Amino acid sequence: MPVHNADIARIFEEIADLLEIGDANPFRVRAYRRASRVIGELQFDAAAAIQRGEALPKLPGIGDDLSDKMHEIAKTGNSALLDRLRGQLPAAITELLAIPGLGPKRVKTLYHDLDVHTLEQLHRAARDGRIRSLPGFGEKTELNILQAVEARRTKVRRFKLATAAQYAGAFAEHLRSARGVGQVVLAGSMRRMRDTVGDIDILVTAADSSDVTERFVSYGEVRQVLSRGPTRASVTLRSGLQVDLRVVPAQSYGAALHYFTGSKAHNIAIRALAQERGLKVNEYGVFKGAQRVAGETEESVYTAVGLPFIPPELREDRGEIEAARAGNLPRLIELNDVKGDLHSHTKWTDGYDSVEAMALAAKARGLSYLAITDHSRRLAAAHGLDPQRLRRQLDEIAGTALPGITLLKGIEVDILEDGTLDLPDSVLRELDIVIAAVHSSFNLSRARQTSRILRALANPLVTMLAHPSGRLIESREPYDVDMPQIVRKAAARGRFLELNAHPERLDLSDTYCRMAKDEGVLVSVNSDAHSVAQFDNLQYGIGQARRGWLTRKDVLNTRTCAELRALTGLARQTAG
Ligand code: DGT
Ligand code: CA
Ligand code: CA
Repeated sequence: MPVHNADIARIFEEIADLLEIGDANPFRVRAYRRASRVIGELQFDAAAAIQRGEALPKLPGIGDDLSDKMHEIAKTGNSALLDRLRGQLPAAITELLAIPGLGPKRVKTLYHDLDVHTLEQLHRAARDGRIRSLPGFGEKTELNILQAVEARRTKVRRFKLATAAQYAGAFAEHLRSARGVGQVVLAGSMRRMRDTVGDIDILVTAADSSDVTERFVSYGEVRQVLSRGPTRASVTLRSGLQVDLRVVPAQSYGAALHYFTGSKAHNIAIRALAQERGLKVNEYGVFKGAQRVAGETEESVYTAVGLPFIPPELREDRGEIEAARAGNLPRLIELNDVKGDLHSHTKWTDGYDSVEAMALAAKARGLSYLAITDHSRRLAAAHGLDPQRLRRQLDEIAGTALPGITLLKGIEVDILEDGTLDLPDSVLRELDIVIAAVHSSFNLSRARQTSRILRALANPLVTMLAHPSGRLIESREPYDVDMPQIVRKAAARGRFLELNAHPERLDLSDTYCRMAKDEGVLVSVNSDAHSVAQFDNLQYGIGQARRGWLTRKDVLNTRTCAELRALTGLARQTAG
């Protein structure tokens, strides 16, 4: 990868910004800024000269130390100092710097005085009018910031998978009744079960005479037709979602489905494999010269390049092609493998249905056990349980004997700011399942947030950590926490991590699921159902678990109830 003067300048500029935010010596800050400008304005290609081993002329303001850093960047494209500085500040600080009107001085003030680490926090502070009174700001600046943040948010707007799935399902149904239509399938990131989707991709097989594009652009929810042609069209819906349609002949179905499922990175890697074999892959088929050799099914596309079928959830070019080649693809978990659910709420706190109704609904889904885990007292807004109310609830659970479903006694207990729990051990000891959760103090420093959670996990009565990152998709950033350390601690102490399947959460992320698996931590895919309908959440949780390469044996609640009791009981005996 060629390094340009502009790249070196940009890195020095960012170093200066981060040093300034971190309160470094102003002379040092200025030195990097000046060097950035000097290098950006050079009339010759400094990095190329360095790579050729030439000595550089003496540059104004660039002493030995800065010169060494230039060489490092020219040779590696990176700077160890920049990496270190980035590690010392919240990850999202760089995003704040990218907001028009926010330089390092202002970011520094926002960070130190208002504890603003993320765009979300910046948005809230601007909206609540907390910025105008800061030194160097004012009402006008606050308004500018608010507009800039909002512009940015709408530009990169993505939709929650479950939300988009609703629109997509209805739209696909509408297309099925078009003339001459064969298959109607959802492709793109939605088929890969990404937690959010940028747009919806619909693939249709149809005869030339079909009126499917006609039907597509005249759908009642269409707000704007972006483009239309005989084999493709794009629209935006009233919801703001963009939908792309592609129409192909039936014999291209597999190749087109493969192409439009993506990801782009996966497709590029597959095309490279095909090239090695003298083949060409596109959305119409796999070709040897002018001859079509495959493409009717996705399997035939993979077979042509010498691979077994790769499930869509794995198609991110994160090692799935190598695994497929070596015959090491994981056998991914399926919804049917789930035997029980370890996180649910009832009318006792913020749920909508009774203990009995939830139990019957879980049973109707084919589950054989359900943990009732209402909130603890600290969550007053949810009418959290104190020890007395919890005991009454436990009596109700004990009295709800239903054939075919075992109810487990549980709690979703708040982790307080210092890492202690919201209910005493004497109470927690009476329970089968203790889910510990962060619901407050989201803005602690990374170090404090991490030690807070580690302390909770050290309590031997805690079964698992709920929604480990705390994010709410598109509305609250994850808190700043050292997740790898939490995963390792869970492994060391025999604790479990939740993959909360609520569509707003989907938390653990796919990459941390994979890390949990690699570290030997079992993941519990829980619905967090607040009503009988929300056991539906499980399908999205399973989608994300599959994206995290999880198999049946990597997931705690694929165990039978007896196996589960043994595993969780064992975890409790592990000394804190
Ligand atoms: P999204 O919509 O941002 O959530 O992500 P995708 O993966 O659905 O992306 P999208 O809608 O832009 O395109 C759908 C698929 O089409 C994508 O996953 C792979 C394929 N595709 C799109 N553009 C290209 C391209 O330039 N090259 C290749 N090889 N494939 C592409
Ligand atoms: Ca898409
Ligand atoms: Ca698209």
